[in-house]
Amino acid sequence: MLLRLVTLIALGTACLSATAADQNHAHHQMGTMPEASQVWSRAMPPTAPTGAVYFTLQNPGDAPDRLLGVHTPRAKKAELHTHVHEGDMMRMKQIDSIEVPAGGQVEFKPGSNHVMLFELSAPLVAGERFPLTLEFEHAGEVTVEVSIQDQAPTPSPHEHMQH
Ligand SMILES: [Cu+2]
Repeated sequence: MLLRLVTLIALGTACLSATAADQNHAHHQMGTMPEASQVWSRAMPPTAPTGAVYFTLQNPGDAPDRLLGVHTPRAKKAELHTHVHEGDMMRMKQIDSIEVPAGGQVEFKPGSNHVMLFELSAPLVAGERFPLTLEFEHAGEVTVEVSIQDQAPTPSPHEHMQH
């Protein structure tokens, strides 16, 4: 947990994101905060008006937490979305918040939950990174780095061991 946060901070390009993470660290008990992994956004053509961010949220704590919202300097507006079935159609729908169960996880992935970015400040070019701040009901703000990629990252069962 600590190692992973330190890695995220080291990768960060924005001073603000490191500051936010530091503050969270100071105020919350180690190993009980929700953690985001495999944070990525699909590369889009420069004309695309929106983008999407995906990640896996894990809650190692013994109390549930709730993701209330997100924000990023890369977009003027960022919303939590999910997909719902309407007959044979899948439609995107905004959601107010999503619970991360104690000891459980919630996946944000294509065709399911996702973060929707509106009014991008710059096109989503593969290889670039940008900070995304997750706002939790209990854990407060947690800033992570989004990696812009053409393809979804390959899940690795030993991902937390690689650092
Ligand atoms: Cu959406």
